[in-house]
Amino acid sequence: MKDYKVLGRVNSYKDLQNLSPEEIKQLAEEVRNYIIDITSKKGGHIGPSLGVVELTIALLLSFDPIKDKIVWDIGHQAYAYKILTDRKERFKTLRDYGGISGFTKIKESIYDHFGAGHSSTSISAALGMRIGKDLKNKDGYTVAVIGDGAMTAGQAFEGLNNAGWLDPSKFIIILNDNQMSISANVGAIYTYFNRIITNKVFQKPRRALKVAANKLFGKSAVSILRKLEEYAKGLFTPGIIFEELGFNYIGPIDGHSIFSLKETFENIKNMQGPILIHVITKKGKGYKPAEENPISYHGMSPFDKITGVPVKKKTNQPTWSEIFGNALVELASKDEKIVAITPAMKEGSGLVNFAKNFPDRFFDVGIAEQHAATFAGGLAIEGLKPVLAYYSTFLQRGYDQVIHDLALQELPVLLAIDRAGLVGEDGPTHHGVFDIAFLRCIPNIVICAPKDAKELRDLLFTGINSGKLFAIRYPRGTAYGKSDTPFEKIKIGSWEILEEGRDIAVLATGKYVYRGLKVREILKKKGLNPTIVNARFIKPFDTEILDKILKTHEYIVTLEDGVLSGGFGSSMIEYITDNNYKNIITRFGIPDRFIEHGKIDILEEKLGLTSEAIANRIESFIQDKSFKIVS
Ligand SMILES: Cc1ncc(C[n+]2csc(CCOP(=O)(O)OP(=O)(O)O)c2C)c(N)n1
Repeated sequence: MKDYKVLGRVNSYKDLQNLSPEEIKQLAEEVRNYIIDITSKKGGHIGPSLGVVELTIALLLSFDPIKDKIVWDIGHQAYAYKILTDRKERFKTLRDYGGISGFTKIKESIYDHFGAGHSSTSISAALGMRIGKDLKNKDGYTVAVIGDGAMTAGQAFEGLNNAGWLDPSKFIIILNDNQMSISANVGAIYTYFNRIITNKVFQKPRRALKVAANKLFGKSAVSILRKLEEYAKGLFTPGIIFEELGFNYIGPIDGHSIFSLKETFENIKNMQGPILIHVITKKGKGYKPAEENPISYHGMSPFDKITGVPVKKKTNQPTWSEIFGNALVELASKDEKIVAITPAMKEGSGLVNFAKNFPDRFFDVGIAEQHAATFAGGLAIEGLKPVLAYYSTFLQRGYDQVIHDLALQELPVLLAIDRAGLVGEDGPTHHGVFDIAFLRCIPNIVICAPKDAKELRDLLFTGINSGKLFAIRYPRGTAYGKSDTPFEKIKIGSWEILEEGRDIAVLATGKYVYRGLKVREILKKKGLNPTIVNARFIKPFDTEILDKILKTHEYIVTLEDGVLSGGFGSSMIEYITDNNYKNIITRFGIPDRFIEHGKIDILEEKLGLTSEAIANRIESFIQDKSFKIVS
């Protein structure tokens, strides 16, 4: 901390009160430099966090983060908050296994009042805290800090609706408006916020119009104009929507001016009823590469601090997302019915080229996973072929819509489920480990997982033209194999036997198919010869191959990058039991607990999911004939 003259002296948020205005400004610079320094080594949400440095300091100057409850939406922008509450030193371990989380987390600190990672929960959580305090006659403010992106989600509006009705005092929402979601923000709400911010632009022509009217038609024309203007005011008064919902709207105000923010916070403390303060910030503020490229710097891998260039060179092998996105462009160029939908994840889901090539057939619906599913259903009703790209973890938000709107009505929508399995440093809120288990129980759905690039292309081709609700899950990172292969249909429900052996059969899904092949190599050196099956369809599965395997192999091993409770392995146990087979089965996957953050390699090692660990367990299982689950 020796380079940090002011930050080095700040050991608690209480120390901020003793700093001079000059030192406060210096502190903001130093916190910013510290965030840049650590994220350049660890990666993380640098842009969002740099944007709220001043806001964080102003909040900590005006509120007591123990008595008053500050709730950060998503929590990805809370780095300055972490540094200035109790985690200055620990911040050096950001996103490391065992280190500081990239999001707010109750277990991490007494200052994190609500954990997050998924968006748009802050208003509901803070409102619950506010009402809870009231019921228990406890003092203190509750403050929800929510971005303009997060404000596009239904849950944010559910919270606003309820808050406007309950009408609590000492309940403050800070709308942190940087006009960006991960991509540029979208939607009518965004347009509305934009209109508030650019209201000055509206003022100019209005003034010019008055002068012109006076010159041309005299004073009476000006008075008519004024009446019209009063009528128009209803449309253009900043924040009228929030006012109508029962909030005191204050803003828009400069989110980088610590002292005007502080003044505003002090001024509103005695106001009655809920308050919404609209704060304008710049994503990536103070770090040129991040200001210039807010989309890439929303979340970065480690980078060179001086140039801003990522340290890790991009390999030639494309990611699963890129393979999906490129294949979709190829298919859509020959089929006008194909449309793509994303709930605010255009870049991450590999849809940038699709959006460029087919702007009329591309829909970024905002952070609206529920709406996205039902909207896709509507498109399917009209005969289109909707491809709905979700991250596995965010699909959780659209679960009822998948059941009620898509599966029940047998609507042909393709669910492209990216980031399935462990995702690494983003941790438990983002691991995509539940989808097999929660989709498998839904009737009328096909679920599959490709082993490599070609299979992803072929499954996409098969699924889009299947007339079914068809889910393809694939992981984060680069895919195996060639990605310029011609499209071929795959029989729905079919598996493939990749290696024929004896006694032991390894049934692997998705990314773990190649791991299964590695496991076989290791076991062969130990004198064992397992059969390896690519269980690419999780539902329906290949009963023909499965029956054959069960009749010819005593030991069955399942490999999946999803939860063991109710997952693919569970479906095999069900089949074995329901059909009176007597095989001995063991399952490899994610045990029944939330998996922490950290590099995927480390997590897999801890969970006994490396090829070596799997091979060793299979070997000892054969020796003592008892399968155990690592937890
Ligand atoms: C339910 C859900 N869907 C998608 C995401 C992915 N996501 C993380 S941050 C973000 C954009 C948030 O924008 P905003 O609230 O304006 O915050 P900013 O990053 O601009 O500060 C998105 C879409 C998420 N965290 N949660």
